[in-house]
Amino acid sequence: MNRNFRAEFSASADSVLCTRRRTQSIRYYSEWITITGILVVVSFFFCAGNVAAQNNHRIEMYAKKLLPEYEYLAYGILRHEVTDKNGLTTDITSRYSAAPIIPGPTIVMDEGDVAEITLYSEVPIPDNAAHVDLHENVSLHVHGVHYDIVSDGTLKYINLFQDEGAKLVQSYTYRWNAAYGTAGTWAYHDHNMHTHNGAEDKGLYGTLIVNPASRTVPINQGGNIVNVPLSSIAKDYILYVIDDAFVGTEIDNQTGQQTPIWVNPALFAQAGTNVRFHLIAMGTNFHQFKLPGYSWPDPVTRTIIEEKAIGPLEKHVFAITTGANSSYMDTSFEGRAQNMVGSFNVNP
Ligand SMILES: [Cu+2]
Repeated sequence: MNRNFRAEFSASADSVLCTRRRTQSIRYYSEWITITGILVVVSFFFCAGNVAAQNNHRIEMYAKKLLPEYEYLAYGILRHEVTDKNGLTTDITSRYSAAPIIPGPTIVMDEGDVAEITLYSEVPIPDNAAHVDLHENVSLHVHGVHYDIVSDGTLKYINLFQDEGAKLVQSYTYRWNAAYGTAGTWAYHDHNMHTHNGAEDKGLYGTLIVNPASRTVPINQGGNIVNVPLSSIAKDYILYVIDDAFVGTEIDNQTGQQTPIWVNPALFAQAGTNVRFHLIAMGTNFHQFKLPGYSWPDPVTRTIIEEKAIGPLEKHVFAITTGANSSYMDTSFEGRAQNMVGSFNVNP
């Protein structure tokens, strides 16, 4: 489709240029050469830029029961290697929690990167599975980035192609393309277990962060929105906003270490550093997020805000420079009733 369109487009562009060459005089011809030359040079730099930014990620993940006595399921990382544009491979497996966690591991890519992710299932098949015709596959379905139909992570009766999950005896490999334009914070989750809805409600969900190629993050500095380098972000807090609690993971960007911080976690930061919040709502409730004493740029309206309404499946990503201690909270009636609040501790 895309290829046909490109072929048609260049064919019509060629014919326009040919007509011009026939009908216009020599001085226009030299002008045309100059413009074409500029276009070739510009597109060379554009392509070179694309190639330069690309890392290849090779990831092995698994899904298993978190604890034998509970029904929770969780994703874990077995291996994550990144090969950069110079062919240099780095093993970053040690950044992840050794145990499976909820939310699942946060996969961090750059805009322009690709990832190949092999998922293994360690979820035991219940004795009655054959009776009730449950799907015991587990999968990865991701939002925001590009992929082919084989990497959708859904069942055949949804994608009309094939079941795209891992079984106890057989892994499944997905390919994600964090193409230009896909920068953002995205959720991934199971779309196979039991029904096509998957076992997200049992804990099979996690986060993909695609950092922008610009390598900058907007921040409020004295009432002005200023872009600071991505490398200045000391910590990333991933907070899932479920119906009655925040559930999170913290990433220390100096080491890359990811730590599960669980329910309504206390957050810690050093004063005067930049930190980034990634709020992702699940469930069906509406929330009113506040961090009293702080304000930040709204990525959508590009205005400075100090609270944000977050509905089901919405996300909100923002960065601040740390100052005073505070608490993050859901100030909606339900949020208050359920005490959706956690401390934000800033060490001087
Ligand atoms: Cu989804």
